[in-house]
Amino acid sequence: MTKALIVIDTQNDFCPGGALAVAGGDEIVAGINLRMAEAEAVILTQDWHPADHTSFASQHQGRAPMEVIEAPYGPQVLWPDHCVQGSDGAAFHPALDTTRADLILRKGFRREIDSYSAFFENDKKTSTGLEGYLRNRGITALDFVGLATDFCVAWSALDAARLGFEARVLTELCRGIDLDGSLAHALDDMRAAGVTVA
Ligand code: VGL
Ligand code: ZN
Repeated sequence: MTKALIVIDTQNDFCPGGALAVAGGDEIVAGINLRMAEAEAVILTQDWHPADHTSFASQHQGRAPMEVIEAPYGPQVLWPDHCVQGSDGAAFHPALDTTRADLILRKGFRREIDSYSAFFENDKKTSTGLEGYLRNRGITALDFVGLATDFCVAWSALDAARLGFEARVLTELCRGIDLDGSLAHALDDMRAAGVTVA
């Protein structure tokens, strides 16, 4: 059994001072570096949006960040502009040791659809290609760390479990946004889906 460490969206915009800062987002970086050093396989994901991405409140007249709209693929939280392709905010946290990464997977690059999960865009159908990559490498077990617990980490872990991977979330190396109880909700959903919440 080969196991991979999947480091979700540990980028400047999700850390204090960033456009969509997650409280304590920077506190997990040193611990993630230690984990990466020991891991059999390491995959980093990077939220990577065009400047006019549909998930940005700025693209919707009269809407404010954190409001929810109905998108063609389901409810969509409107976010502040974040992780714009090539920007400083989209870069990995400067202390994250990216040298250990076997693969850097970018997601959310299509203007018209958001992509929280590392496996599927938010329509839950359009593949990012990660499943095929993992299967071709014989990777069957996944440990998730990174940002944010209740969005990209949870959606990735839920998809992993649904696809039949052994999925575990290391919560000490994650931090959450917690929008209207979304953190507790995500932890419940993950446990119910058979994800190990450690
Ligand atoms: C994320 C909101 C918007 C995340 C990404 O990485 O959890 N959250 N884009
Ligand atoms: Zn995003």
